[in-house]
Amino acid sequence: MHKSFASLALASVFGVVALTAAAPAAAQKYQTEYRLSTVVGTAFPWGKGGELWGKLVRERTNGRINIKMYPGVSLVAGDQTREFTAIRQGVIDLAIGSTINWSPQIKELNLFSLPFLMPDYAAIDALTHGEVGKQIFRIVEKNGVVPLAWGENGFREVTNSKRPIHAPADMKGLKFRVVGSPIYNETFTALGANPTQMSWADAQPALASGAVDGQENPLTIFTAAKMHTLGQKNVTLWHYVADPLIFVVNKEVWESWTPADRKIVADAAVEAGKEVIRLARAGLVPPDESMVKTVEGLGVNVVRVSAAERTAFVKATRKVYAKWTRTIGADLVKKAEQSIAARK
Ligand code: X2X
Repeated sequence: MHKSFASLALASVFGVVALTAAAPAAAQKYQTEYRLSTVVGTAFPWGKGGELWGKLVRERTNGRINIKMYPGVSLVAGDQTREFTAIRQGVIDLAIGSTINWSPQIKELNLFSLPFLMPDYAAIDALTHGEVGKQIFRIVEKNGVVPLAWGENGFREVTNSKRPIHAPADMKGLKFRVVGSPIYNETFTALGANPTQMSWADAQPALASGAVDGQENPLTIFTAAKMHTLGQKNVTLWHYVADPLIFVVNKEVWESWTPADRKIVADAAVEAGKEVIRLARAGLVPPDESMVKTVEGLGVNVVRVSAAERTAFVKATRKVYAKWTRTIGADLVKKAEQSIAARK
């Protein structure tokens, strides 16, 4: 009798434990702070977007969701290629990440790094705002992270300290810092250059010391990082790739919020994303090319590639495009090409 009472008591204790463990996520306490990761800070459109997202969410939730931005991917010690894994694991609660930096974990994100896939801004929009964008979001979600909105880093233009680049031959022997997906090593090698993969944190000192001759990044990154003071006196506007940004939240964090708060976070992400895209394109979309004029005003030689010059770059990188099409998935690449062909 006594014994069975004890086991009953024990069972009920376990029952309580089990119930606690299975408590619905909605009953979870909100954190006092949510950590938002970005690569660059508020001097850049990307960081301004992070600041805006946090501000809108804080205001509209009356401080229930208090977002603090950690630029410089400081939550992963500056290693932007580890950012996605850290979001999935909960080391990072929210992020605005470049498709390039998450490509090591999600191979389909290399789509945006296929050389010369997207000829203009309408082509970027045709992907991110169309079927391809939806499919990419489903893939991100399958990888355990909640995607909410698109932003933009921008068309990545090649710069260097040695000479104007009009053709692959001009890149021969030049050392370039490239970002963290192997497709960049292969693209620059195909163009005859010497690429070295390194983080954004390491790129700036490497440019300053002359350890590398050049790099590739959007003009908004070029100006905000003052790359003309890092020896970068030549810029070639070749529009070879563009990296969109994706606003995401860690899955458990997302599920810990009420539906009403989730909607606030999602809507604010869309709003902040639109602002990032506006800032990323300001002065770069014809007829307003004032940003290009600003760069020229810094004493930088800006090369605008002609159609014939572009063809030479395309030809030189075709093998890389074909190889990575197989990695990304031929169906997805085909869908992207068709979306771009049908763009307005
Ligand atoms: O590292 C870069 O070049 C940057 C800042 O553009 C990215 O994070 C992809």
